[in-house]
Amino acid sequence: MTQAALITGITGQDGAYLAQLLLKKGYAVSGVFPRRASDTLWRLRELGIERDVALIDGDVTDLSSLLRALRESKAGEVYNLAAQSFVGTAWKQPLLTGQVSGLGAANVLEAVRLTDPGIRFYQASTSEMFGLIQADRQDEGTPFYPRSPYGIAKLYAHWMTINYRESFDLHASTGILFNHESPLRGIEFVTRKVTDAAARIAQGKQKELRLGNIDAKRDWGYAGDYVDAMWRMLQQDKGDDYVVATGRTTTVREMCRIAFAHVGLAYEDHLVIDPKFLRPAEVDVLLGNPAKAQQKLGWTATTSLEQLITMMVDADMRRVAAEPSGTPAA
Ligand code: NAP
Ligand code: F7E
Repeated sequence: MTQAALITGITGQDGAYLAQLLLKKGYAVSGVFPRRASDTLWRLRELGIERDVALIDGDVTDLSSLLRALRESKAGEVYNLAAQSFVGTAWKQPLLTGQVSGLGAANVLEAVRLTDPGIRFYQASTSEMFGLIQADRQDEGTPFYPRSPYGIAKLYAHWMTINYRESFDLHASTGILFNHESPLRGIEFVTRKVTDAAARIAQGKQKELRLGNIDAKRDWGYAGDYVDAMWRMLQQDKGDDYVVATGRTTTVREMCRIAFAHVGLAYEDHLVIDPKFLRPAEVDVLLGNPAKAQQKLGWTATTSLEQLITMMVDADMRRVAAEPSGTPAA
């Protein structure tokens, strides 16, 4: 029998790659599709899978729509990827961030419990929960210290998932994923902002790149690798919690150097530090220890930061070259 999966956040970076992976494995893939006035299907279109997934009107803040989506999709696996996921916005819309990224997960868990407690559940937890780090390398046992309304909302969702596993014996897993990027990354996140700027500057369509804290360090991996870890978690006998990371950390500054060097430019010639992009509280450094995911899931990151950033710059070079002349910078 065909396996069926339901993805919340299917139009996001991870949702699109996960849908592609599940389709390749033969799943019937449905997605909870929130109403938006403008087009949000560009990622599914870029992957050529827009017509292969079933989009079901719904929103993670609306429990009744989730119950309907579960009924219509007949999903045996649910991946909760929906979130207000941009940390910079979390201080400007803290309550919405809590409702979507925190309570949204509780709604999905309730929908699963009420529909069929046998449904397997994945929660998109995050390294942002470590925030002000309490250990040099963060693993599943490292205490949390979130530094943004986003991290706090995600921590609520994380503990709700564990609580539902312990209370109702749900097959519920959390993936504590460190930053992962791709050509499908939203333009507001720093890697894509940099690769897009490198492409525009190389093609004479932009002059400078304005950034905030370039000394911040992140453990960056490739989203295409990370969605595979999500799927592996739901194939285990029991639900559990896993750190998914590369085990290498790099400054925003060095990431800029890699991106600009790929198109023959020096980032220093174009970079302007703009306090507008500093955050009220910063996460200075993140570095994950993915040993458990390696041992238990047989998962390992296969893409280096250099490969990832050059892949992103190449994609942005193609996109910028294909734009009609006169298109303004993002
Ligand atoms: P993303 O590109 O921002 O995608 C978020 C998705 O959530 C979009 O499809 C968005 O739809 C949807 N969404 C927002 N509000 C919703 C609502 N009220 N109801 C239903 N859907 C809603 O994020 P991502 O990078 O793919 O990340 C996927 C998940 O992993 C997120 O939960 C994120 O917080 C988490 N995570 C990401 C990373 C990372 O580095 N990428 C690391 C750790 C954890 P619209 O576009 O229509 O708003
Ligand atoms: O920032 C610094 C910024 O916005 C990375 C989300 O997917 O990963 C992501 O959150 C670093 C920060 O990602 C700019 O201050 C400097 O230190 O790309 P980002 P993030 O905040 O780490 C986690 C794991 C998630 O779960 C989130 O959903 O870069 N930085 N200058 C800047 N960042 C941005 N965006 N823009 C700048 O101009």
